[in-house]
Amino acid sequence: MAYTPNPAMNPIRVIKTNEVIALKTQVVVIGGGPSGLLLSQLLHRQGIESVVLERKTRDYVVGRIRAGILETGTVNLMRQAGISERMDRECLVHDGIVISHADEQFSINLKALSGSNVVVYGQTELTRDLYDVREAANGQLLFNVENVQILDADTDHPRVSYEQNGKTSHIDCDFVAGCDGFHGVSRQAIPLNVRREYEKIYPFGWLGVLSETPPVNDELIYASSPRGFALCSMRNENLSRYYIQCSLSDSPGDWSDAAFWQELKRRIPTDAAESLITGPSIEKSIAPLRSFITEPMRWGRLFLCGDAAHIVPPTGAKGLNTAAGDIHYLYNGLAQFYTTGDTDGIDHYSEKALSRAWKAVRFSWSLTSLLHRFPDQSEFDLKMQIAEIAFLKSSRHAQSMLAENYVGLPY
Ligand code: RFL
Ligand code: PHB
Repeated sequence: MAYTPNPAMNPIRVIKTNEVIALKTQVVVIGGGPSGLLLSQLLHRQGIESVVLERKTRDYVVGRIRAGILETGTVNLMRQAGISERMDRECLVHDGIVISHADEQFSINLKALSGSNVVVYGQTELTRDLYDVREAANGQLLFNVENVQILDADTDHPRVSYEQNGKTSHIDCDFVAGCDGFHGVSRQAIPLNVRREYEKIYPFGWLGVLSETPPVNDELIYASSPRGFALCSMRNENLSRYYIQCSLSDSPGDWSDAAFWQELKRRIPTDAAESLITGPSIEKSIAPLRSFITEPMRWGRLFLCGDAAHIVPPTGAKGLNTAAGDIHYLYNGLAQFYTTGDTDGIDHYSEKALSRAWKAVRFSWSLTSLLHRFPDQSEFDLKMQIAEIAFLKSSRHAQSMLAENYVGLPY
């Protein structure tokens, strides 16, 4: 495919009428979540201009409590983007995780088994760092935009229209990056006869609580119990994040703090339950669990990234990390194109991103299947889970496989 680079280095504002404004940039990024911001910052460092369109406010995006675990590849990408100073100072390095079943527990030494580790650094902090650096560089970030539409993505002259404060604007660009999450518009812009979607909905959710209490354990505890799954995680030495598997019909208001702590204690090993320090929740929310992936991740000059293209259940801590993998491939493809005119990187974007994303989907599905109770689970299914956990406990090979996936597959 032949491309003509757009020479515009800064968005040019042209007032066409009283109502319609036309702008020009190189890459329009739809969605100001971690995927969109990271891409925009990496492009900026290469001298490639972008405009980020975000439906919500900055405070809303930063306030969402989501990911906690970052792979080394994600951390390195943040370093490459020049925004790792606070993360390097404040993150907690984790060399292992604990798996428990009923009252038995064992550790998986990620570092010894894979040579790598993960870090705890909340998505809230990472997103705040990204906004700070984009704003310091006078990045074009537009909030509260509505009715975003991608036009002519299958031509050499894509455009994006949107409304803000009652005014309709168009941006002419070279490329569109659809970083607008699962409920965004970008994926829908790919015609149905081109798009193929794969989905699995799990029959449960995760009820999450954030509390200003010290974490119950140095390492994360992934607990399988007869009452369902539980996870003990953290953000820092005085901020803990806990989850319990819950029914899809539950709402956060159904769970008092006392009921949550009581249920958590019943699902984690006794020594952890006895040492757990509880306190008032400062956030409580329920996330349904789903695996989803759409193919292809590129249509003409539109590229899907992150949750816009794939969703994984949080059990493997892979959502944001897989999004970061997409951004790595797309950023390198665009940088190659703008510096040399070579389209190889962008032409292979979908193939490379999908190959890595499918492996994250597989890993998250397998860990979810291993550790949760399913409503229709037979006695046989239960025995299979127990045998698989016992095998994981006793087999270094099985632990290596888990560790290799958990710390993140190479790009
Ligand atoms: P996001 O974060 O959903 O951001 C998309 C942005 O696009 C905006 N938007 C639009 N803007 C303009 N026009 C439109 N029409 C728009 N539609 C939407 C939205 O307002 C939003 O700001 O997607 P992104 O950037 O791809 O980032 C993905 C991550 O947020 C997600 O994968 C992770 O949070 C998943 N996740 C985890 N990932 C990890 O790698 N490690 C973890 O430990 C981890 N833990 C988790 C998680 C997700 C969880 N939940 C709540 C599902 C734990 C939980 C509980
Ligand atoms: C979190 O801390 O929010 C977290 C950690 C590990 C996971 C999922 C979520 O697998």
